[in-house]
Amino acid sequence: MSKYQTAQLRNIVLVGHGAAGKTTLADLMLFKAGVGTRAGSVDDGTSLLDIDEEERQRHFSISSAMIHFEHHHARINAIDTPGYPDFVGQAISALCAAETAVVVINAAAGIEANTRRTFDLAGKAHLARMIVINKLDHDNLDFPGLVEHIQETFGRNCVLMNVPLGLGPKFHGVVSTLKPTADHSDAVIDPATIGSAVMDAIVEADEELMERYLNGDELSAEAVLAGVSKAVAAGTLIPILCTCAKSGAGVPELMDAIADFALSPGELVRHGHRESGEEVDVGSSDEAPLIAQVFKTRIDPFVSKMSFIRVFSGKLTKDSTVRDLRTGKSVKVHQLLDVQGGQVESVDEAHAGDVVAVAKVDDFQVGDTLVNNGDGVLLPPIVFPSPMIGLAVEPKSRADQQKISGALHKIEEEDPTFRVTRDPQTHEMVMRGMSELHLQIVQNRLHARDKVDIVTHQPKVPYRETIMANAEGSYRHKKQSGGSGQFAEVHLRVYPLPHDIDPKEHFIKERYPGLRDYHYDANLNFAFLDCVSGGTVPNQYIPAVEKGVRERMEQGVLAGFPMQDLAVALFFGKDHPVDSNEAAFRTAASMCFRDVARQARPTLLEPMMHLEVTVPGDKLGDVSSDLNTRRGRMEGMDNGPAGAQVVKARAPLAELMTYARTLSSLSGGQGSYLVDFSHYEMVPPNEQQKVVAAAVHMKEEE
Ligand SMILES: Nc1nc2c(ncn2[C@@H]2O[C@H](COP(=O)(O)OP(=O)(O)OP(=O)(O)O)[C@@H](O)[C@H]2O)c(=O)[nH]1
Ligand SMILES: [Mg+2]
Repeated sequence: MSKYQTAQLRNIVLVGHGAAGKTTLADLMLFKAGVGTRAGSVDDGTSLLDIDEEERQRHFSISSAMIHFEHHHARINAIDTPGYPDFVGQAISALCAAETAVVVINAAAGIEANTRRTFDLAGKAHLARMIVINKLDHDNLDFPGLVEHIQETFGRNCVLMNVPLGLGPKFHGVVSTLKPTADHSDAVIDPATIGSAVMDAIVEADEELMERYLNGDELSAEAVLAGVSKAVAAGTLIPILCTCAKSGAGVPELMDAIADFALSPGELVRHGHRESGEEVDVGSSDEAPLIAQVFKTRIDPFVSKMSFIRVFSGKLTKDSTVRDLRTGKSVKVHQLLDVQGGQVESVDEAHAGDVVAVAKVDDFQVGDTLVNNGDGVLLPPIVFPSPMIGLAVEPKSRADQQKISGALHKIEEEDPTFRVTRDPQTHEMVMRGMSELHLQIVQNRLHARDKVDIVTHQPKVPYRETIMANAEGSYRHKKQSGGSGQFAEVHLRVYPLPHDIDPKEHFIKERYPGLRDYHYDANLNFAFLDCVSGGTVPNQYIPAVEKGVRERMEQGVLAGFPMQDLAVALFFGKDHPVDSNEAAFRTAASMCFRDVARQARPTLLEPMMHLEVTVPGDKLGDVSSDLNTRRGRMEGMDNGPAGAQVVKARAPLAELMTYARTLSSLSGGQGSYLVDFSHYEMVPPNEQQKVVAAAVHMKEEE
């Protein structure tokens, strides 16, 4: 791949809803670019991208897949992502490696839940976007209606770059709206009526071009082409292209559009932080120090662990040493791989802008930034949705017992939306994923790949605890046993902490008397405040106090759930010149926190979920009333594809543990839903009593 200059690279990511035809398009583009002797097919299990056994059997994508091909002057690196919302994590990480998102829409289904979501995700990541309307060979399409809906939903800057010739079974090609060919008598929309909309979008990104255009000057084809690229980069133009991935109609034009209009790496400026703190733009020069990010892990049956890496700046070369900014460790990169679906080829180097895989580096994790200099630039982390659907896992047999944990962690490495935890109270091993389907696939993979079988059951809801009031108190820990004793006294104040605070503005002396210093932990929304007056707690013991508080927070003070959303101020204490030590302060802090938090109106929090339920229109009533019985709150309603209704609601996770099954029976198997963690919220008092009683009962039994 070293023969490609950065400016020739086009990193694209194919996103959209399930079954839109992304993988089929990718297979066909590969074939048309001269890779293979026939196009791979999702349907007969020969796709070069859907290569896992599970993908082949189910005929849809589960993991993202990388391919590359040449077209005209460009080298195109394409990442195909799964469209089912259960696997959205794959799309999120792939977006970090690309400059252009190609959002594929199924013409027959219209804009679907994950079309909208991935379009927005790409926008938030500042990627350029293109839209492909695929499956134009389907019967009974309302093409103008679909285009109107796209523009209503995604904006008027979405403009047709070409128009279908014939529609449905007669769809056989496309005609450009910028340069219509003479013969386009069967065009579905007259291309000439759209050309001006394309020009408007183009000149909006270029003042000089705008002036010439308004003056009525003749613009050269090159100037217009350059204008399109610029407008795509600026986002004033989101080109729409028309295809049928089955027959190939419109696909050559799509490939042209990708080569011509998708951004090259230098056209999207990303930002990072130097280790010393300064915010910087990340360039795309080979000569600059290395800045690269791991965006995907795949455990390949042959290569074993593969880490997919996007090189943003500098060059990554074989046998070089890089520093992983998460661990601080220097790691030797022995082998670089150019990836083509399931095939790999060794290469010597990867330029700025390129995507490669590295084989067999155990230390790399998704999201890690790799550098090769001091004061390296740290890229922002990749943020994944929290998996909330959990199942407690047990091995089926003694033989499975030994392998289970290793096998689950392997999957955890590959899939950032899958997590395995051991519940410290119940000792249950709990796996969490995005949906029941997601967890089912994990289970199948364990069986097929690692020969591990498990049995599962409903796990506990991950409740949390917090406090509702301020309180203060003290605790003296004193022990005299033989030789040296133990002595520490701490005085703590606790405060409920609101969400979305700016720590710099929030933690001030006016609010927290005597404040000297603070540690803020954004994950727990917890702050430890050092308000010690007159050196009554020696500085060397203050970290031990924080440790003691945190340990107790993990155990909770009400029903044994971890605590969050609070601040703890240490404001006074006493020590003893001989008997005081870190352990004594830790114990005193833990006990003191327990006592004080219990006086601060402790309360239970439960995870609330965003729900987006798509159901046939006539089932809407049943689904809404069922949601009401689940303490759900309706938040909106939308028209979905093909007469379906989309209900937006919020409901507690505790009520959604078996929702997939309920929805399926309520909707005759035609409903589907997206569920996403929203926030933690107070559990209503009557529910709270039940949960606390159950937790106390559990404890007694133990
Ligand atoms: N008739 C027709 N069928 C198509 C077209 N494109 C894809 N298909 C079929 O639609 C089905 C889904 O195609 P995929 O390529 O797997 O869709 P995908 O977007 O990759 O789906 P996910 O992997 O689930 O996100 C397959 O059966 C394809 O053969 C098309 O343009 N016309
Ligand atoms: Mg696919």
